[in-house]
Amino acid sequence: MGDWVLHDGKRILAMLPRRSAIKRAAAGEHYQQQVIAANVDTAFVVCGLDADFNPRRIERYLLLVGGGGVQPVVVLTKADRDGTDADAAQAALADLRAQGVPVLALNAKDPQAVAALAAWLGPGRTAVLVGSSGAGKSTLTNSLLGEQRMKTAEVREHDSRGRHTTTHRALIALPSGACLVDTPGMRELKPTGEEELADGGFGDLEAIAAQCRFNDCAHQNEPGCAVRAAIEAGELDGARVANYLKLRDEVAGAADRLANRLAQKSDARVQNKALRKRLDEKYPRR
Ligand SMILES: Nc1nc2c(ncn2[C@@H]2O[C@H](COP(=O)(O)OP(=O)(O)OP(=O)(O)O)[C@@H](O)[C@H]2O)c(=O)[nH]1
Ligand SMILES: [Mg+2]
Ligand SMILES: [Zn+2]
Repeated sequence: MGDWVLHDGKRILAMLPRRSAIKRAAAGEHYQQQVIAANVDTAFVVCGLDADFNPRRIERYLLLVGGGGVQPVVVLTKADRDGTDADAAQAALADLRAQGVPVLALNAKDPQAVAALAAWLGPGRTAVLVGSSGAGKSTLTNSLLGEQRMKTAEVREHDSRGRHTTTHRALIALPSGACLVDTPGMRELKPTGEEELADGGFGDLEAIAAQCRFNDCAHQNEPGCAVRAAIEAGELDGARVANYLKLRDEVAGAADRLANRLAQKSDARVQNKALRKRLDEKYPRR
């Protein structure tokens, strides 16, 4: 959703190049990409401050969002609920904030609180809401719209999981003149292999890793490891570094699968060409 096409009133003539695209690898045996939203300016990464809150999952979202050339804004919902701790959550996301990623905690049901998102929703701007089921994406949409257009539903009591209430992406024109895309909650979020970790929220870590003594440092027990030193000095969060290494492996694995897939495709093209040539020789066209 979000592609621009050239249309002559009857037919689609061409799809215009994408300015940005948030993608993920589709589940399944064969390598395939799935576009979550194209040509968006901002992605609101929505996460509840209830049991949904998970910094590692937010980092994963930021990799796909930032890796797709889209500006991320983290929106922590349910700040009004008893037992939620917005300050602790802000502290847990300090590394991201230090890199200039805005993190807002609010009550998604309160239109006045939600007005804090106006900075990213000016006329002509496009934003997409992403996050787990039950995080409050449709609740935010309704508060921004000023009417209950999207269906919302209570999350499960014991684990704050949503019920996959939104089943299709919805493109909504906001009174502010912005476009907003509400999406169904995502279960799986696998990189496509095209992401740059430096643009995906790990720029600080990549810069530190560049100082390691060995080029191929795995940041485990190597001497002269700048990443381990930064963890020990309290400058980096060890859990975030572990997630970085995991995501880096996933990106590398996906990049391999993508390269294989492209090689197979070009093989097939070469074989097709050769076959056509042989057929042309055998059955010359007149
Ligand atoms: N108190 C409070 N409740 C919220 C807030 N945000 C969402 N909720 C509630 O959380 C539940 C889930 O919200 P939804 O907006 O349906 O969540 P969603 O992200 O759209 O979920 P899916 O459509 O399933 O992906 C609803 O009962 C909302 O009323 C908030 O900031 N404060
Ligand atoms: Mg929804
Ligand atoms: Zn290292």
